[in-house]
Amino acid sequence: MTRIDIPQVRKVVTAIPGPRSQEVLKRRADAVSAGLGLSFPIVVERAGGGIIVDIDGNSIIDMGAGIAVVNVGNSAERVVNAVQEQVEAFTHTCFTVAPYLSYIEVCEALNRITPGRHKKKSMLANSGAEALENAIKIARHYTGRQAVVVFEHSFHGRTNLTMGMTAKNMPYKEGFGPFAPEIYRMPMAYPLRWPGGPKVCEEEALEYVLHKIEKEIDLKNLAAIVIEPIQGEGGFIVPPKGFLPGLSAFAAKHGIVFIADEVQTGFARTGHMFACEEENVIPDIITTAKGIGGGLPISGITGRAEIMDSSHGSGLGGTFGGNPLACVAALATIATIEEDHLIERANTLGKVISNSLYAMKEKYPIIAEVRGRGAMQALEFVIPGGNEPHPTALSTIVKFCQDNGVLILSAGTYNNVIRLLPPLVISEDLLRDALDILDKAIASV
Ligand code: PLZ
Repeated sequence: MTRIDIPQVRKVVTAIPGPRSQEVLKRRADAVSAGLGLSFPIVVERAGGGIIVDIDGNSIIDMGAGIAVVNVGNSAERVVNAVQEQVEAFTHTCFTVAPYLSYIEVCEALNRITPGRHKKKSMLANSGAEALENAIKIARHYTGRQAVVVFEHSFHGRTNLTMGMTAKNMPYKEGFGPFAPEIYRMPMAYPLRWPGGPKVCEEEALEYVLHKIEKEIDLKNLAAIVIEPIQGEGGFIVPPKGFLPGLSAFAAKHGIVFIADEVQTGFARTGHMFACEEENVIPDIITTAKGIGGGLPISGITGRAEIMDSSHGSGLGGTFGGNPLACVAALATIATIEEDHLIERANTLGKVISNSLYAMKEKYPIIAEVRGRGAMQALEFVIPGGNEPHPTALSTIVKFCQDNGVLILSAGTYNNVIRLLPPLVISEDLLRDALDILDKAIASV
């Protein structure tokens, strides 16, 4: 919990945005690049637990956690204490200039908590995209190969390389090219939308993808296969059982580095510390960000020691990577997850969420599928009677939730997915209240 007391109840006292937020949002429009999106039009004053309080005095239920970042809640007590202590000691020396203990401890923690008991090493960076950039650098250096396999519906970031790795053109790529070469996109095992449906997907997808990789790239050219174990921005797409283990075994057999992008799925979100654990997949490299820092910007690249050690000294780095404030926040976050049993908590919340979402699916034919795991679940909306995406339903639902003080995020290649990513410290009452509003929102369509 936060040190300041924020009542854990939804309270809407103005239209959203309220008058004070509207004033500040005018300044935002005047001062801030129009290229930046705006999902929920309020101006935040403070936040903690499952509540965001805006400057108009509205208490909003947070079903997004800053896009799966504040899994331990906003301004979580251990995080605040650690950062306050650190900020007074020193703020920055650059780890590759003059090192400090907390960076090393974060690497030790990552090596310990990521899947697999083999010898691992880590490095730290600032964002998810930067973690992916470094993972690809390392995999290419280690293998001496260039090609990288990514998947349909993937999201890996907004830098040049990671834009190229990301699937969706609008809004992420349109007009921002040219993109880096040697990125090969494979079909995603997306059960709902696989030709022939989920059963065919389970039977065919892996073999189909492996065949395409062999024929279109050739194994001797392939450095890495990169996949989100549950795709985040793509709409919480969960591949069928066997797909991830199959890819990982194929990679191991052919000296390809298997990279799990756990930027969105990591840190207790899915009811495991990492989503790969569901099928006992052990990635060669795992990229982490978002949930690791309790809200401070930090990311990690963790992998087999021989891979992580393969590049020459000073080949990897960056001014801010593993900043001391972010490192102590990460240590406090990991301690909070472990000591407060947030993995079990994600499963408990997950049951509340799936009970409620499956009940909605019974009632509303626009819901094609409930999917995800733990505190990472989604609804995909279609025009009833078929599989045609229903994006207008989504905008109506998001607006209804907004008007009623519930922050809910959308996702999906077809803009037709609602995704739930509450902080893992949200109370069950608050969660049920948000799900109740979501139910009413869908009924309103
Ligand atoms: N990999 C799996 O989900 C970030 C993007 C928000 P950064 N997803 C949220 C937006 O609109 O840009 C993400 C992800 C996965 C990588 C990233 C990139 O992480 O920290 O945003 O760079």
